[in-house]
Amino acid sequence: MVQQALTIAGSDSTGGAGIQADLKTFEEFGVFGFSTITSIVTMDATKGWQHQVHSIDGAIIKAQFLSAIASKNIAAVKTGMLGNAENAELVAELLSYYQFSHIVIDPVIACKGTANILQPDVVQQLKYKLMPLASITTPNLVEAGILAEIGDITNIQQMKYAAKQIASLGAKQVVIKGGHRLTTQEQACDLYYDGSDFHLLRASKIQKETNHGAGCTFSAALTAALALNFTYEQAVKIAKDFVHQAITDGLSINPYVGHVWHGAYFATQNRKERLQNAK
Ligand code: PXL
Repeated sequence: MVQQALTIAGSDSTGGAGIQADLKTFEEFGVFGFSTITSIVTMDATKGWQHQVHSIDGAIIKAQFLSAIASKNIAAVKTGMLGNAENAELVAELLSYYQFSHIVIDPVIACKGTANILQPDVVQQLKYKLMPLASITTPNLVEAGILAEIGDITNIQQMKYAAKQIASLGAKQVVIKGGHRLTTQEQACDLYYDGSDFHLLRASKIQKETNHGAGCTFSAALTAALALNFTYEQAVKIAKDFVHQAITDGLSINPYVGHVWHGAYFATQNRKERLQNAK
């Protein structure tokens, strides 16, 4: 039986982040993906790629969720952009009522270090309704600073403090995606807190800007690996390698933003060659 995973997130019509990143990533792992769309993000090419978030009606979110979970066999769930506070509260209610073994909360508050998708009204729901449900949560540096109420995070010590603060909100495990933003480090540094110990995950910095969708792709890869029964520590490591390759082989899809390539880790190149040879 193919393992199954559900993403509850926003739609990124450019295909790099959000639901699109999640489903593409699940498929790469051979995991069957279900989705519940909470919001639709559009980008305006005539206005400097300005983002707009269009939230979906709560009743439609619930109906999608119930359609998805009818399989009764979902091994892992992840949440991404929730759209607004009301929808975030609804998602928390649904997740606590219909229990799941692995819940990955990607606390999407800010988008890629810019303020162009800031969802401050979602923060309270994330802290007090979703974190207590999280098997693991995957904030980036900006989100970790907001959730832990410590503002800018610039070093590993602050990352550790933030991870503990976020765990005190109820998340069982925390991985803070420091990535390229941790400028004091030579390397891209993520911090994994398993509830008792810290693990630093280092990787060489990638000199490329093709990182649109990196955050969503990381948490989707983590979710897929959990659905496949890897341990949390293994799943975090796999997710980091997956996203590292996705950025390294990233694509300049449009003139505005560089996308990660979700197919990179599993060497889609070989798949293409094989298909060519089969002709
Ligand atoms: O990367 C944050 C993010 C999450 N979800 C959706 C997005 C974005 C950024 O553009 O569009 C749907």
